[in-house]
Amino acid sequence: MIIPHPTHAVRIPGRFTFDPATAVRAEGAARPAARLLRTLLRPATGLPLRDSPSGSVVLAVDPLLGGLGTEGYGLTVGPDAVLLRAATGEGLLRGVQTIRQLLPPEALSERPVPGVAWWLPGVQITDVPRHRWRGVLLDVARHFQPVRYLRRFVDLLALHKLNVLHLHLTDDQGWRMPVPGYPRLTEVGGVRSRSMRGRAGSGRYDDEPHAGAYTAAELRELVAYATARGVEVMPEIEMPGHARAALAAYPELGNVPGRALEVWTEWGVSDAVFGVHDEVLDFCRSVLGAVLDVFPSRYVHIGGDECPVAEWAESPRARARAAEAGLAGTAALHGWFLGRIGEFLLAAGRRPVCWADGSGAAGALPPEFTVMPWRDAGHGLAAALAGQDVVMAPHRATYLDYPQADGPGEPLGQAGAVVDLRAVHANDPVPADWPPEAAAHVLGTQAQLWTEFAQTPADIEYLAFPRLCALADRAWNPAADWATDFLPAVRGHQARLAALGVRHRPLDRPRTATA
Ligand code: TNX
Repeated sequence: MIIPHPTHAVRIPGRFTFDPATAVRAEGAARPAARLLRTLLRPATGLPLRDSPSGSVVLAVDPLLGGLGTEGYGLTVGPDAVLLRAATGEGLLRGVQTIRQLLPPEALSERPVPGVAWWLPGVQITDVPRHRWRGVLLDVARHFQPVRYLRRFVDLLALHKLNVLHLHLTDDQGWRMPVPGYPRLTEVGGVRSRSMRGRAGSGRYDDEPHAGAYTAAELRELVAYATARGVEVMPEIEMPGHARAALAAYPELGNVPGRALEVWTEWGVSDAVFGVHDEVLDFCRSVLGAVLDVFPSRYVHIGGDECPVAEWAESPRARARAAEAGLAGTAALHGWFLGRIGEFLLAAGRRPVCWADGSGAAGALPPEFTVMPWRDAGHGLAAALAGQDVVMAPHRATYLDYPQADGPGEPLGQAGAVVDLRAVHANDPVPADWPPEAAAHVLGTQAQLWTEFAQTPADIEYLAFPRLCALADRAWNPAADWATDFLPAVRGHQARLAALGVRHRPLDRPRTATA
């Protein structure tokens, strides 16, 4: 009853019971996993899990176990010993989460739980993920969350063997990333005077200023915290659209000289986008320089979605730029812009990532770009056939800001489709009708937690759970069956979510019920 469903697992007789004398044997590259095991189990169990060369819980890295890949692991639990093995330290981190889930659910509590026998059932597990990108986007631009909460969110990802936290750091409604030399980005761009409290265009607002920004030290700490749990933090800086918070801070980055904009208080797509003059590209490179300093991730996301091109059509500077670059028209500046910034990231040894939504921009980009099709899988197919890697983000299956049921009891969500648990679980990252040469470019999939309507951690967790469990299950093991594997597992998993204090939509609540 593990989520995600292990690729091979069999029960064997007996159980292993922990006691205060139980010790852990881990050397070299296995040590970080032993530390994580201790850190995760201590609050609820109080078990010291001392380090000892004769420990009965053995964690070992053996590079000869190449068949397990970088994230797979083997776990054997017998009456006298627990043996966790992997080809890498990362594989062991995944196995640690399995050990956690095999214990009584109370083991996940953050507070001491006395009087529980801490035991593992006898099992033999060999578990290897099918997809290497199993991610979640968290939008901290629309509603800021402190790093303290991001750490909890990372822990929740790691529990489900999700391995990428895509941090959406900037948007029209807020800029959260500190950049040396550009203090106004967070001082001005990090604050909005009020927020729309209905859907886009509703005209309903609160009168509460909303503000927040991270420090570089906080973000570095977050990266270290996530790394210790096998989670990569991929930053996203939006360009050339969704940039209004930056334009509020530095109006000269826009297309209309002398215009003063405020950090946007509406939801939707703003017509105000970055200009395409040299100063803007230099600015974006400076911002990304600061981003690369803080985030060691191989992948860096530069947005690229929903970029209205009307301002460029009107701008003499943009028209001159398009002509000088030999482009067919100003609309092509969208791909041109992303291409120039992508070159910068590639020269810095990173892989640029952008959204693909049929604007044509992604098609203008070289194969070194990784794209995230969100509107239509066909945009991903075109990219894959052109040699780009693809992370699938289809909105009807991975947008957690869409309601998970259509009852009046659900919180306000984006207008559009209901994304229920089954829809998430049904989403095989590789569409069934793709030819093998395209399928080979699919790195995996990720969920999107846009936060226009999610203000608090409790709001976020209600949207995320249990749907993230379904996404994690599919991305790790597409063979997991909805009825026989996932449903029974997620039923039992509710006790774990309860122990963690995660607010979630109860499974037995009918699709259309009131709360
Ligand atoms: C589209 S998907 C957006 C976001 C919104 C989201 C709401 C994408 C790359 N852009 O800016 O938050 O829809 O569902």
